[in-house]
Amino acid sequence: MDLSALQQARYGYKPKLPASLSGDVASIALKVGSPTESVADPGEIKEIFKHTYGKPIITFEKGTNEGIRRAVRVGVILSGGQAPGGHNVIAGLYDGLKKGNPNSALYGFLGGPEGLIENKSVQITDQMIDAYRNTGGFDIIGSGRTKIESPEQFAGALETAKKHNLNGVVIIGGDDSNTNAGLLAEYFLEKGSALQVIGCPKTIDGDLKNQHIEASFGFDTAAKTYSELIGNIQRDANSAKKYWHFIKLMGRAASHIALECALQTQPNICLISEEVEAKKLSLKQIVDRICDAVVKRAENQENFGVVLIPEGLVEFIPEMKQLISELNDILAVHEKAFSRIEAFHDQLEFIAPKLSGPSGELLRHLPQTIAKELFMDRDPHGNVQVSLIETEKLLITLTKKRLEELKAAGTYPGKFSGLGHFFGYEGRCAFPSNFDADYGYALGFSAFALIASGQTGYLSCVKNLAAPAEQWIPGGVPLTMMMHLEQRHGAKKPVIRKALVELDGAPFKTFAAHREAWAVKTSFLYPGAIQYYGPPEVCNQPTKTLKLEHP
Ligand code: FBP
Repeated sequence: MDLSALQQARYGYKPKLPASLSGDVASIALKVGSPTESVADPGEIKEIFKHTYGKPIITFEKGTNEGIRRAVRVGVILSGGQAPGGHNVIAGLYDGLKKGNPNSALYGFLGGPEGLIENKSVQITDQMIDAYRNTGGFDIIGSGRTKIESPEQFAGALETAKKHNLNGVVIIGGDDSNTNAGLLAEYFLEKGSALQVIGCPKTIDGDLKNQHIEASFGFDTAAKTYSELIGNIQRDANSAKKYWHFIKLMGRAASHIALECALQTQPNICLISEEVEAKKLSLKQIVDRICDAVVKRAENQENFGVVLIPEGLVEFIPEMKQLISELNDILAVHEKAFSRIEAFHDQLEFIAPKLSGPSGELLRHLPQTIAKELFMDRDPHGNVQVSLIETEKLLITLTKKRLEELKAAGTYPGKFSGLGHFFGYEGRCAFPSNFDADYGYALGFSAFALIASGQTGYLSCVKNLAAPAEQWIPGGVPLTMMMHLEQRHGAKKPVIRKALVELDGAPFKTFAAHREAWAVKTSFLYPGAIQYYGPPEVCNQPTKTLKLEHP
């Protein structure tokens, strides 16, 4: 079958590289900074990462580096949720390796970290990589969420790497996967192996960022894809003038996607989980806030609107957070007995008495579909799968109920009809925007330069992203530098600190300065589809978040 014209054209797109990575590979020199400290708990982190703690920041600049031409054998893993630009990370890594030395080889481990543990791999060839350049998805080698944590899994990873005679492994993943990358780098050195490990910052959620990592790849395309859809819905709402659309957006914990989409589309309401938590807003207060806008707009005869809801919201509402945490414990202890109960009513009667008074009460008052969703299987990290909880429907139901009360009291003059949507999987495999195509490629190329220069325990990094790609600054940030200790499964574990929305940061402040006006007056923006060809101001714009954070 013929490829679409766009796919054909995208194969021909040449990702832009930062100037310091362009030209002869032997001109990619390392500028090495001073030793670093972890963001918190330095004593404990140093103790855990005896061999890799305190490494300096590395920046690539023009110079000489003949050693980079050595032939290396590298394995690559895609880990966690899909994010546009992943194929380009692999393409950048592959092209760098082959440019450095045609005898270098790249192996893709299949289905995520499990592929490394169980030695399932494929050698990446020119033909294979060419079929995936500038495309979305992770289908080139697949992804997975297996966490490398048991001694057997670590040993399995080392054994596989030895079998392939690898020099290094590149792990493309989010905060948890890159924590794993740091642990693997340490483990290999501990075992006397010279095997190097480099991470690459991936996640549409945008929560793997810090002073050195300005963005994770995938966020740009996903947020733009959702913004296009939100804009289309807003235009529909403004045309039909009869529906309130409640749109849930991906973002497991952080609300960066919802916030970016709000900046791009100016909806009536956008809830920000981090604010809900900081202000300890209850479910009732959130519903009142929505109803307030619905009532004010009804007074202007505008019985329509758009509400954006971050996926992780339920875990930030204090009483829901408490309920979920109690449910996690109860379901972990009574997993077997619970799995034998089929009817919802019986499940409820099994669980509710085991909860604290307020949590039991809340569970009984939630719509049945939501309560059922809260009982569903946890992910491998023990988390509730928030993408499967229909928060948008919960809020529609509660808003409707409250508006009926207001109508009965004579304070709501309008009509309310709520429609729910969830935009998540739609955006994770879109054709990467030019930004993500370039950024992914640069991250992969930088990962090559780190490995070929003998480095381990680094996250490939590209800075100055709000500037044109030629001016980007590639390098590596030590993984231990981003770590701190967190309570996980009853014990303190080193993890890369997740970046939530900062309420004193420029993106949130910009949104907060306008949201009251947007709530009442129709101020919708319609950003349209991502453009791949055309003027740079149309095609190469980074997200508003990036521009506000790095003016
Ligand atoms: P990563 O953090 O692994 O990139 O995944 C993010 C995400 O897309 C979240 O937005 C969403 O909650 C989750 O993955 C969905 O996971 P799954 O693909 O396992 O359903």
